[in-house]
This record gives sequence, structure tokens and C-alpha cells, in this order.
Amino acid sequence: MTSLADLALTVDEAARTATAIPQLTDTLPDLSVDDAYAIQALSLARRRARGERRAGFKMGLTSRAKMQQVGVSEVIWGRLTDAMRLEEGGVLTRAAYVHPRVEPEIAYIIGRPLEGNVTAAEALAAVEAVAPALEIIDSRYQNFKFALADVIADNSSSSGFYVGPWARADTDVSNLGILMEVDGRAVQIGSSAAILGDPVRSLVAAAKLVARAGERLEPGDIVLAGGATAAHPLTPGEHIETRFETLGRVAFSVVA
Ligand code: OOG
Ligand code: MG
Repeated sequence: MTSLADLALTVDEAARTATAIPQLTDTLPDLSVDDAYAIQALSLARRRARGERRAGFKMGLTSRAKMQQVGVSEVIWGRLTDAMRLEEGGVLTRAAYVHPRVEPEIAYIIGRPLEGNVTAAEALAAVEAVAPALEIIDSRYQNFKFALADVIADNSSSSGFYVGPWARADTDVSNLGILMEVDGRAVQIGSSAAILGDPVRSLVAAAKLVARAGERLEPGDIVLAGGATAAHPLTPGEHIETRFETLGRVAFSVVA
């Protein structure tokens, strides 16, 4: 029998070497969500052993557009490390990924610990600042195809993120227009309200879901609330610029 540690090695190596792998559920159709989160935790422990440090959490499949794009409709979460943070305005090297996509998100930075069952007001009170953000997702599975347990084990496809200018914690981000442009052409138009009706609900869900894994949101953690629109697949040569109403813009370019 394959151990959870072996499966963690498989997904971690796929990410580290940017190599597509078959879905874990091809050979383990009964892989449970709990085991998938255990694999995720073990694969992140491998990253930490290589010197990567905790940067926070990402929420996933918090909008209908995202659920439809990947055919999974459960809210999921993953872990962010400092090595995943990319320099806003910089370049992304396509070759470092299997098949990267970008999606617009809202980022929170936590100022006070947040754990378990909390209200939206309690969640907002724990926020230090909010920012426009872009997540780079890169499923390590062939053809970007996976079942729920696969994607969770694969750190919920997280592989990079950009954070734009931080704004005050009391900035209303419940319904902000978002325009993602590639080389000046609109590719996605949406609203932050697509994220569970209000991205703060994603923060509430984060506090609850990470508590099931014995974790809590700590001061300094960044929480990505989930893609507001479908994700855009990245091609070398593209310049991505995303504008968020009142929050500002986040941009980067793709090189081979
Ligand atoms: C799964 C991760 C989903 C989001 O923001 O909804 C996600 C995927 O789409 O590969 O990051
Ligand atoms: Mg995302």
C-alpha cells in the first residue's frame, strides 16, 4: 500500500520539477478528503524542510465560475509559502510550471488570531489590511483534470501569488468590479461579490476549515479568498494587468 508520505512525495516532486502526474484517484479511487489534507500537510512539510516559510492560506472554489471551470464544487483550501510570492510588476517564467493559469482574487492580511466558528464581523475585526491579488494556479495533474481529493492533496493547485497595494482593513471589498486584461484585451470581467457573495465569507470559511486541521489564522498570514472569475491560461509573451475598482491594479509579464 502506498503511504500518505509516499503520495506527498509524489505531489511535491511533481510541483518541484514542474512535471505532470496522473491523478492519485486513478489508482486510489477511495482517497478521502481527510487523507488528501494529510497528504497536503506532509507535502508542505517537505517544502518547509527545504527552507520555505509559512505565508498564509488560499481558499479555492469559492465562486461559481471557478467551480464550473474545474468541475469540482466544494470549497477547498491550501497553504501559501514565502517562495510562492511573486514580485508584482515582474516576470513569471512559464517553464517553472506545468500549465499555469492566473485568476483575480482578494487578499487579506491577518492582524489578530482567527480560529474556528467566527462571524463575518469577527473575521473583519481580525484583518489588518486588504489588497487586490492574483493567484497563479498550476495543477500538477495531467490536462489540469482532477477529483476533489486530488486537488486538495496537490495543495489546491496553489503555486504563486501577487499582491497589489494594501488598503485599510475597513475598505469595502464586498462588490468591486474586476477587469483582467491580456495585452490590453479584456479576458475576464467580474466582481468580488462572485466570491461567496462577499469575500469576507471566504475568510470565515478559512478560519473554520483550517481549524479542522488543527491550525488557525495567525497575525501576518495572507489569506487569498479565491478566484472571482474563471482562470486564464498563461502563454509566454503575455502581459497581464488586472484592475480592481478602488483597490488598484496588479500586473506581471510571462516569459518562456
Ligand atoms: C483549484 C484551485 C481553485 C480558486 O481560487 O478557486 C482556486 C483549481 O482551480 O485548480 O484556487
Ligand atoms: Mg485561486
